Amino acid sequence: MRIVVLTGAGVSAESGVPTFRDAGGLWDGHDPMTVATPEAFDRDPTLVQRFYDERRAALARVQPNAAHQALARLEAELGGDDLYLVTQNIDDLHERGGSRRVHHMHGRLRAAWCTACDARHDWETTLVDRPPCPACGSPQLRPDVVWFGEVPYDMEAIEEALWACDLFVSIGTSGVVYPAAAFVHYAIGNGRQTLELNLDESDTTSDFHQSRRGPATELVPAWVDEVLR
Ligand code: BV8
Repeated sequence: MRIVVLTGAGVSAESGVPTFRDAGGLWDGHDPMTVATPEAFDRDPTLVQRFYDERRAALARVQPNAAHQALARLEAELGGDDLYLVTQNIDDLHERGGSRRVHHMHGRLRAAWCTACDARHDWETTLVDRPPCPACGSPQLRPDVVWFGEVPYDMEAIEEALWACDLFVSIGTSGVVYPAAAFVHYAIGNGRQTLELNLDESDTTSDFHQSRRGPATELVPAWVDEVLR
């Protein structure tokens, strides 16, 4: 069975990573349009760099949870070719939970992108202090994340995986942000089965053949057990 799994902030919520839209979530005090856009970066690079520097530093204080670990078990048992894991999250908890093939369609916190020479580098520390690019030396590094209005990564491969899969599963996302929110429509359009695992009803719940309510650390291990039975 070939499965595409899409995850959102809800899969990392129980690790202590704030979600975007739940009460007290990430956007509180920060309107997404004031930090996660190229215009915001042009207008106030220090504010935007600090926003990502803080989130990058916070990664050291969180650990993967049972949902991340269950998805890594699914990859190991199913085999890498039959599971396509795409995440909207820019944290590295899927990797630290044991997943070896993770497609970060919105980029990664622990990566920097040089807008002078286009090189990308793994990055653990801060960017607000304008460090030199390791490749070209210029102080033009930005977070390697996809902002609103920018083109997500891996779209062609994601569409191919959605076309070829038997099952599309969405975990921990509000279904607000496109094009990720449209993946379920793409899967249904190709006659695939679709399943949502989420704490609350999402904007796309009604599009899924089946939707289960509950925390990811309970729903995901139980679902993986079902698939591997
Ligand atoms: C693009 C990276 C063109 C940065 C992010 C008008 C209408 C429709 C669309 C648009 C429009 N105007 C503009 C657009 C397009 C726009 C968009 O969708 N805007 C929205 C706001 C209307 N999209 C874009 O600009 C994208 N680019 O469209 O380019 C294109 C299109 C196709 C092909 C080529 C080109 C780029 C968007 C990327 C923005 N970057 N992140 C950063 O992280 O700072 S978005 C950010 O929010 C996340 O990455 C994530 O993708 C997104 C949504 O967040 P969620 O993950 O869903 O989290 P949220 O808090 O919302 O929900 C959490 C869910 O978890 C909840 O449902 C909750 O119930 C659940 N939950 C909570 N706890 C648990 C749980 N579930 C289980 N267990 C728990 N314990």
